[in-house]
Amino acid sequence: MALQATSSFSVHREVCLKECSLFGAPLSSTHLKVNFPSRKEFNQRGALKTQAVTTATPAGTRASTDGKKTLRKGTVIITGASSGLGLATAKSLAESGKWHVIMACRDFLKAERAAKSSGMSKENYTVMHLDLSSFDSVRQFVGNFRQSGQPLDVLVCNAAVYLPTAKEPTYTADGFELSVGTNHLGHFLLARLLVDDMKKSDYPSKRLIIVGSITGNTNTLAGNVPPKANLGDMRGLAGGLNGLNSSSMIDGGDFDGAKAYKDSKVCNMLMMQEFHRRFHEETGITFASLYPGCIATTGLFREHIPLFRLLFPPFQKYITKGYVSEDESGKRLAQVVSDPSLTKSGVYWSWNNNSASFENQLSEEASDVSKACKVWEISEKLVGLA
Ligand code: LMG
Ligand code: NDP
Ligand code: PMR
Repeated sequence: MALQATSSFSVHREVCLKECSLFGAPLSSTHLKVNFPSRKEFNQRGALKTQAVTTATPAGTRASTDGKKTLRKGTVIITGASSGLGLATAKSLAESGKWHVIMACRDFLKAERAAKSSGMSKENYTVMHLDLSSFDSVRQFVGNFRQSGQPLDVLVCNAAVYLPTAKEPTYTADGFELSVGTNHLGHFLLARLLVDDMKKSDYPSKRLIIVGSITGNTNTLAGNVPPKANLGDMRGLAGGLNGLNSSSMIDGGDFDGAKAYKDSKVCNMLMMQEFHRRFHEETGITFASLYPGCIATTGLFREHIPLFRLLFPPFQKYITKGYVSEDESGKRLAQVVSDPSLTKSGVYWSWNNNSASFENQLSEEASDVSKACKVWEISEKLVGLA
């Protein structure tokens, strides 16, 4: 097992070294160490579950009273489950009876109310506090989750902010531009930490899902509406996105809230693929991203001008036909969490109008291996993991 992991690592390290050296970026080797649970973590959680071949019940299952083996209830963490896509997904999974949903939200009361009013029953969910715009909060969340003693089977990185009308950048608690800091860096730290917990789960289909978007993909019409996503040479990201001695934008340009959001979605999609390359073989975890459709009515557009919020839903419904309801989008994401046929790793899922899923093509930038590697390396430094 350990040998297998080491060899898959060294293969990826070679690829990454080659790719990253294209940028002349200094390659840190620390990621070679941190992917294994530390002794401290190991002791905190108790012994790792061993999956002996001789056990009567296969991993992740339990025998029911009639002797049939059923899958145990899975535990899924969904960030930003207090509204929109996250809430609809939480509801869909909770209603299936197969999942306990951890709603990881920055506004505890709002999340509790949302869960109640959408009819979720208490035994199917837990609200836990998580503010992705603070690394301290992310680390605290991970600590709290570990203390709860639950296994982690699926993580859904869903939360996001979109600030299309902001004239000036705003910042996270750690001083990074808010959209990329929350949507990408907060999730990057969360996922990097929790992947260790997922490794320990005995659930048969473990998944790490990161919500992407069509608007970050310039191989589509929607991705060509200005301002377009573009990470450039990432000088702003490397400089810390602080707006002081570096730009607040990844590419080093002037602040543009809509572009910052789209850039953050490119990072999300690159991160999913980089996770796949670094961890899939070793852990068996499925890494996936998706475009759930245009959910034109969610809180994502709360900062947009009222005229936009009025016209956007009918525009998407009747003109682009890209519109999807919150309910339907929740079912789509729930499928990526739980459907036995969607286990392929490294994939970006989309749906056609009949709600049939298909593996979609990412833009050139959003599938660029060297950019993915560089985003990973820089992000590790920014979140304090390297
Ligand atoms: C920017 O403006 C803002 O400046 C920025 O702050 C931020 O908000 C950003 O993306 C968010 O947008 C975008 C601006 C650019 O778009 C608009 O302002 C249009 C608003 C649209 C809102 C919907 C209302 C539409 C009304 C239509 C009628 C609706 C009727 C239904 C009922 C309501 C009645 C109105 O817009 C432009 O600059 C216009 C040009 C956009 C062209 C984009 C297409 C480019 C295509 C290029 C093709 C390239 C080929 C790609 C290959 C594809 C291969 C498949
Ligand atoms: P919503 O605004 O309804 O949901 C976003 C969620 O993220 C909210 O629960 C919000 O919490 C939470 N959130 C924001 N900031 C933080 C933070 N700092 N810490 C923790 N949680 C936070 O938007 P959507 O449901 O539309 O968006 C969900 C995902 O779907 C996003 O990743 C978005 O990029 C993606 N997406 C959306 C599309 C659409 O058309 N709507 C299309 C393609 C992708 P709170 O309730 O407290 O504000
Ligand atoms: Mg777009 C052709 C199809 C299409 C689709 C599927 C979307 C999705 N959009 C399309 C086309 C267009 N949009 C066209 C032709 C225009 C110019 C009129 C247009 C405009 C537009 C604006 C101003 N669209 C937008 C905005 C936003 O502010 C939204 C955005 O970029 O948020 C980042 C948006 C979106 N369009 C979409 C989707 C899914 C979004 C928002 C959600 C997201 O990416 O998360």
